[in-house]
Amino acid sequence: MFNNKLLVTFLTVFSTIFFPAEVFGLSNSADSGWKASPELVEELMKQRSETNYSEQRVPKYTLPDPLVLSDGTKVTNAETWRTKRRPEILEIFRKYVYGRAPIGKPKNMAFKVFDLERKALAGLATRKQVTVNFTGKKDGPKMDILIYLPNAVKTPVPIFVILNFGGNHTIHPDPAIKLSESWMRPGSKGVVKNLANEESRGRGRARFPVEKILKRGYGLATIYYGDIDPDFHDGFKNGVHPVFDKLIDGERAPDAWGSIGAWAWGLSRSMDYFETDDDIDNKRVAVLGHSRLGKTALWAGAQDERFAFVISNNSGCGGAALSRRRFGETVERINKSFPHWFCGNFKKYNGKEDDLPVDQHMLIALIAPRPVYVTSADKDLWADPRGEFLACKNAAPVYHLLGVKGLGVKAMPSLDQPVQKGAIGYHIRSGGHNLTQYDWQQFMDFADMHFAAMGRN
Ligand code: GTR
Repeated sequence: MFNNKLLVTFLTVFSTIFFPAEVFGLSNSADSGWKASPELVEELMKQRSETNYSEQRVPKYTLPDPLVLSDGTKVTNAETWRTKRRPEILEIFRKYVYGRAPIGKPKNMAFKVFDLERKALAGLATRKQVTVNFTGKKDGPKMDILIYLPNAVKTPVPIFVILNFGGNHTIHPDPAIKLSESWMRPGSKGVVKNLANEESRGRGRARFPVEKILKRGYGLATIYYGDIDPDFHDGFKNGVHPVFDKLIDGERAPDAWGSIGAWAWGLSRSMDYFETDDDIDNKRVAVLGHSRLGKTALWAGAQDERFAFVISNNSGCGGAALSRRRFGETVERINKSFPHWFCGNFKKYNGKEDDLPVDQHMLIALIAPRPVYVTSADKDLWADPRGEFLACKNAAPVYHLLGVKGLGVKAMPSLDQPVQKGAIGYHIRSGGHNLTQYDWQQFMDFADMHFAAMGRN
């Protein structure tokens, strides 16, 4: 009798060795991967009739080719990518999407370590709190970085840096974390008259598994995004904008940086600090963000190549999702709801996504060949999970040109089946718009893989 099981095992092993699924496109036939629940689609379409949540109604579109220069020349080698196409794409994102931030480190920027505790969290961590004063002036804009480093690691530590929504003191109940004095959005526990009080301490801890991160040998650095620029539209009068803006006849330029540009710039300033801190392995810094801060992490990592690994969690429109699909949140919708996030020029593309000289796969391509990880969530159709996956897939040719394996699959994976085959990682998780322990787990697994290969210096 023929042993069927044996035959199947043999054929599977044989075919994976000789016919890699990636090459033949068999790994995920279009039908095997994730699909939005039809009930959810129906329900959402009822709630927001102006928004498209149906795959059938995605218009036909052609993506700009990241490997063709704007004069039509094909990019066929790493050198042309580096010296011509990459700068060209960066410039387009600056001019038409996020706006132009000041270049480099501000001249008189000053760092002050105002807290250093080597026995924090019952001895598990070293805690540091650092004020970054962007102008060096007493009353100038500043941000506080909260850092936890694992004491078990005796060499400089790789870290994750993440902007937070509620203030550094909300990420952990540790009573020594400075209570933020910055402007806070109303409506959350422990916020009165736009100021945080003790009741908000540790409020956001579910999104920050600090102890788990430390036990896996990573450090965590976090900054309240409102320190850099409060997240409301005030005509760019607060935060870092008025200090660094160069007005033309009293007006901001159409390509002046918006809030995402400012938050990303703040992340680069935290990197300036990490470079001065011997306890941190500044060659292995991962920048991470959720939602609007996921858009920010991508833009920060795209511009600043000191970030070794970039993670976008549920970033959606203006982040990892392709704008041309017009699925869930659109360019017009985001510009209307959040006029301060992008630059003035971006508004020209309201309803005209096909005219954009870039799409978001090119933002991911700017990160190449560094590792990047993009996540979606099953119920987060507003962020267009398929559009996020397709952006990863369409960024992959740039990774390949640079000699690095990109995504490693052709079609969307199934729910909770992370793709971690190349330098582009991706998963779609069960559940809604959130940053969960599951997500962190994947980021750390991916970091283990890529950071180990990187070594130091
Ligand atoms: C939503 C916005 C999204 C996303 C999200 C968030 O209201 O439409 O683009 O960024 O906010 O940041 O939580």
